[in-house]
Amino acid sequence: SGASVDQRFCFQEVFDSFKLCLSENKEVYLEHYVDGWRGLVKFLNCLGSVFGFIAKDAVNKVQVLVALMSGESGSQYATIQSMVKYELDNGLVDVTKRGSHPESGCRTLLRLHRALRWLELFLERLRTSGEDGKTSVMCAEAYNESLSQHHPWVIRKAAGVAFCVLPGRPAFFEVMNVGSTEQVVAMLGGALPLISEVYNITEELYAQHNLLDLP
Ligand code: 1PX
Repeated sequence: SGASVDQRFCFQEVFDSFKLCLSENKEVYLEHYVDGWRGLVKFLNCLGSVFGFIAKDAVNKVQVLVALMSGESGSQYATIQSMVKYELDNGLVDVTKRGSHPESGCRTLLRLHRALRWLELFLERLRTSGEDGKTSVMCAEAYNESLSQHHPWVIRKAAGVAFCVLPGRPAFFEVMNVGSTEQVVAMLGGALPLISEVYNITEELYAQHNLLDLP
């Protein structure tokens, strides 16, 4: 049916969104950043309900950003750079502990930004893995090297359980819906430098403004 066709995920969409993210002067468009995350959530939903709690959190974060982008001050949320400037200039960020601005764009995006590092590490492993590579191991290693440092024990535990039921590499590539294994590997080779560039630009911006530990 039409509905099931719409649901069909294609990883190319995610790649395209992250490609559109970068402006000529290396600013990051929030709209495309959020679109990239929407695509990733679609993919996660194809993997089954065990990943529901992860998808739900990502969707919440996306919704917070969409509300800001479409709100009164929406024009200030065109890029990550303009968002940071606007929120800091106007005292809209809780810097040391959560207070009157528990859902600032800056702190919300930081959570997705940290998860983007996980994605980068995971996709790089996926790209270079052999036919019998275990996605669950690749996923857990990438997580332990990145996002896990920001999560309490109970989340790390739940994530560990979810990783165990990830499909194997062939089924995983199937869900990515890009084509043959060679095509997936080639696509990842093209996508990773872009994802990494978006990550690095954001990381540097947040470091400059001392925003890397926002509560
Ligand atoms: C072709 C490969 C594509 C794979 C796509 C998978 C997309 C994964 C999307 C993961 C998004 C995770 C966002 C997590 C943000 C976060 O860290 N939130 C925590 C902190 O938020 P707070 O507002 O409380 O400060 C929050 O506590 C998180 C709860 C949910 C658990 C997060 C576990 C993350 C595991 C990441 C790996 C996903 C595994 C996907 C398997 C492919």
